[in-house]
This record gives sequence, structure tokens and C-alpha cells, in this order.
Amino acid sequence: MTSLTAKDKAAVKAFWAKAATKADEIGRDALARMLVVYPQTKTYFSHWKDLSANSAPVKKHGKTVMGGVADAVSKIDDLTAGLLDLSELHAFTLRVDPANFKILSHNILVVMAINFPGDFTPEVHVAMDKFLASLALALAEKYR
Ligand code: HNI
Repeated sequence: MTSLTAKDKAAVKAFWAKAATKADEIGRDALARMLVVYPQTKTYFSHWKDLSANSAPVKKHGKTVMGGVADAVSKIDDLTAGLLDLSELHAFTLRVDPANFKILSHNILVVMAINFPGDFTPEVHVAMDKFLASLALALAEKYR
């Protein structure tokens, strides 16, 4: 996986400045979408009664996840170090299969494209895809 260039990082930060204004909705919709499109992910949230976009836990966790994404944007120059604690949590406490990080990242991309069709140019798409792939890799770090 090629590392992020300065151009990628600039594109991510510029797009995130816009996307952040809708971070909570993006997180909610990406999570709800993941649970429908990749139903195997429901096993991690079996304690939630309602898994739809308008359920309180989905809204709350969607906001939490995007808080993690915002944190990663601020640590874009060293995601592995920056996300070490979060990786540890997902690996050892939550035991989330790391394959799911790519899955959630894909759903975040789709929801961003839906919400910002004009801004989500092919250049922004490749930068965000690489950033979210780097984020997924950093979260999978403690699994090795
Ligand atoms: Ni994830 C908790 C961020 C992917 C299942 N997750 C968190 C928290 C953050 C977070 C932040 C709260 C940590 C804390 O309590 O201190 N998760 C992220 C990010 C990604 C991600 C940035 C990838 C983009 N998490 C996933 C995936 C799954 C997942 C793919 C499962 C399919 N995460 C969880 C679960 C929790 C969680 C489960 C605990 C939720 C709870 O109710 O305590």
C-alpha cells in the first residue's frame, strides 16, 4: 500500500474541513450501511436492539467512530503511533476482525460521496481512499 504523499494529505485535510461539518451524519449512515451491506459485522453490536440509522446507539457510535477519523486526520503524519491505543482496544478488548476496518472505511467513502458529490472528485476519492486504507492498516497494527 503506497504511503500518503504531501498532495494526498493536503487533499484529505481540505476535504475533511468540509466533511467534518457532517461528521455525525456520515458516521451514523456509514455504520448503518455497513450493518446492512455486511451483515456479519452485526455480531459486534448484538447488544443493540435497533441497528438502523435512526437508532440511538448507531447514532452515538457513528459519532464516536468519526471522532476517531478526525483524530486520525490530526495524526495523518504518523497514524500507526497515533492510533496505537485504538488498535489495542479493537484487537484485544473488542476482538474486532481487522478485515472489518476496510469494510467500514468503504462505507465511509460511499457516504462521503453521497453527501459531497461536487467535492468528491476522483483526486479527493483517491486521497481519501488511501487515507482510510492507512487508517485501517494502523488499526490492524496491534494484531501482528
Ligand atoms: Ni470501533 C469502539 C473508532 C472500526 C467496533 N471504535 C470504538 C471507539 C472508537 C472507534 C473511537 C471508542 C473507543 C473508546 O471507547 O475509547 N472503530 C473506530 C474507527 C474505525 C473503527 C476510527 C475505522 C474506521 N470498530 C470498527 C469496526 C468495528 C468496530 C470495523 C466492527 C465491525 N468499535 C467497535 C466496537 C466498539 C468500538 C464494538 C465498542 C462500542 C461500545 O459500545 O463500547
